[in-house]
Amino acid sequence: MMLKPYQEPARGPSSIPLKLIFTCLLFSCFLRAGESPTVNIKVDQVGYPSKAAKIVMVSASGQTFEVKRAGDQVTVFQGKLGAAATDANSGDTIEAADFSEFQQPGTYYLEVPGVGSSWPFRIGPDVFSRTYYLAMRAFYGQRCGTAVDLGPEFPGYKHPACHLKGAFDASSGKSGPRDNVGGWHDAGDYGRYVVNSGFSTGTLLWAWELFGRRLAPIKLNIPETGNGTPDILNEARWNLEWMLKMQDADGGVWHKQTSAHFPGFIMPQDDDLTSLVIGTGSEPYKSTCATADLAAVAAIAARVYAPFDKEFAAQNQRAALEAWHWTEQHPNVTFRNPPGISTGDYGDWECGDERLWAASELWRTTRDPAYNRYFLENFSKYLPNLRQPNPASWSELAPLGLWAYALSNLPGSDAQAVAEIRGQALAAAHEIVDRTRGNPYHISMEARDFSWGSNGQVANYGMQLLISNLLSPDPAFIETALENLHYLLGRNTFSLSFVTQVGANPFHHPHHRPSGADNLPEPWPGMLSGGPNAGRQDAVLRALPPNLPPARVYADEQASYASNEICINWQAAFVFLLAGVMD
Ligand code: 9MR
Ligand code: 9MR
Ligand code: ZN
Repeated sequence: MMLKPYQEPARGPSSIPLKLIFTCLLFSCFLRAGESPTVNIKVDQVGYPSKAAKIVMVSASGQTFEVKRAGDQVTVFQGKLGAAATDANSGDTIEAADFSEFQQPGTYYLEVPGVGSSWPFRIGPDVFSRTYYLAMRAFYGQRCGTAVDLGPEFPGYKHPACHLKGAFDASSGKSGPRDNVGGWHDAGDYGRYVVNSGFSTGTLLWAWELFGRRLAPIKLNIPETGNGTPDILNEARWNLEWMLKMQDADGGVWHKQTSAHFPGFIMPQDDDLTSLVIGTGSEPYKSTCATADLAAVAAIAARVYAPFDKEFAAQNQRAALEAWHWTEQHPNVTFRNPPGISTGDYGDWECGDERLWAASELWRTTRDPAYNRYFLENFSKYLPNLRQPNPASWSELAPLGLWAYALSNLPGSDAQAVAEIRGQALAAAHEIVDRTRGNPYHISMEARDFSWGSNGQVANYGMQLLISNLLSPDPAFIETALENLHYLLGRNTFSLSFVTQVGANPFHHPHHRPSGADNLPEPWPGMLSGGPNAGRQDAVLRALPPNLPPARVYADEQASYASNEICINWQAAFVFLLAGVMD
């Protein structure tokens, strides 16, 4: 991008806030001295694909708007704001500025007379490719047991190998030291949890299976780049290898590997608490949800890695079969933290949805009719989960199982079942489209969706719409997925990009230990915040005014783990959404 020389304002350069200079460097300084963008104009700070709908939300009353070119402030489009509508989730009264017909690539901002100017955004054919790159590379930044370095692009964002000390906790049924290299740090904490890894890794592998042609050439500049395997698969494999190590000889999978309690806000290499392989505390020690999640992910891996590494694919297939077999003997061993352990528990009371997903993926991979039979005997009670109550998540895997069955539609699959799943999936997608059209912010969220990880719900609605589009192509599904993405990238009540170092007004204080401990001014790049959470499970949120509408229960503060933590499951859904809307 061409940079326009910075015009020195009257008050002298020493008083210019650092952030403004930074913004100017990134986006060519389009503002007159003294004027700064207003939060009352909410744009996707990354941008809008040339041919897509382009809508900006204005939460102050105006009449008209102008789209201006950032470089020279020339007006390129003028229009009238739409009728005011009140958004119950945020309490905002919104007027929409629609300039969909304007398609000229470039960098622009919006000006609303009497209200102010917006942060800049791009229009172009490939606006999201950089965001995809950063979001995918954030997984590399989460790698455990190895040195990580985001330089030279992001100098200083690095750490030496971490968490090398591993052992079996007594709750695992074993004792002694344990090899501890691999996997991704789950979130702002340094734990590794198989259940959360299941949804996250599975989602990335699905992104590859469904949008691989687009993703294949994208280099992530990770240690494996250039090894002949596409980088999204290289990165997913890092976590998959660790998941495979969590499988015991009997096929069962231990639930998690974390220290006994959360460490302080220190760099990973300074955390010398032992990483414990943690089990249920009594026979059979492993948990069914974790085991079924591994079965599902390893079954996908057996397909996707086959063209690149036959041996690794075969190893995954064996692991998936053994894990499945274990779940047949132990259909619902749930997990709760054993005494003395206080890290996340990813407890889930019902592992039938995980098993449904595993059966579906195993049927796709092996074509063994036994998996088809299991699926057909069990799927119908999960059909309503495609519509109610929430989209897919770490604990809600039924949609993945159902979609996998309908998407693959193999010879031998049951035509009636496929038809029922498709029917229900498309009905759900149409409901979501209608609801989104009626939502003043054009997002698919209902009030109850503003819970822990709500930004993940936004991304997962996007994923649901993109998958529906593959089941039955409909431009409205893709448009609606894109509308949800715009919310995450700045078109929200705070006018905040919920992705670190992306957009001109991103959030700054994730609950993320390396970002908190590294003494660098900006957090690690490309990470999605958990987002507004009316559940208020931390002290920062509890201290906010009592009657806030749900979409406003958010604080850009490190201590707000219930609204501002980063996490691999919502990061994966975000990557899927980006992958699905990129050109
Ligand atoms: O850092 C922890 C985060 O990853 C979890 O999501 C969160 C909820 O389990 O807990 C965080 O750790 C906090 C702990 O629960 C209470 N003391 C403060 C910790 C954060 O510094
Ligand atoms: O995402 C999880 C959320 O659904 C739960 O309500 C919450 C409390 O149990 O835990 C969240 O997961 C956290 C995990 O326990 C520890 N690592 C960070 C995760 C994201 O905050
Ligand atoms: Zn680590």
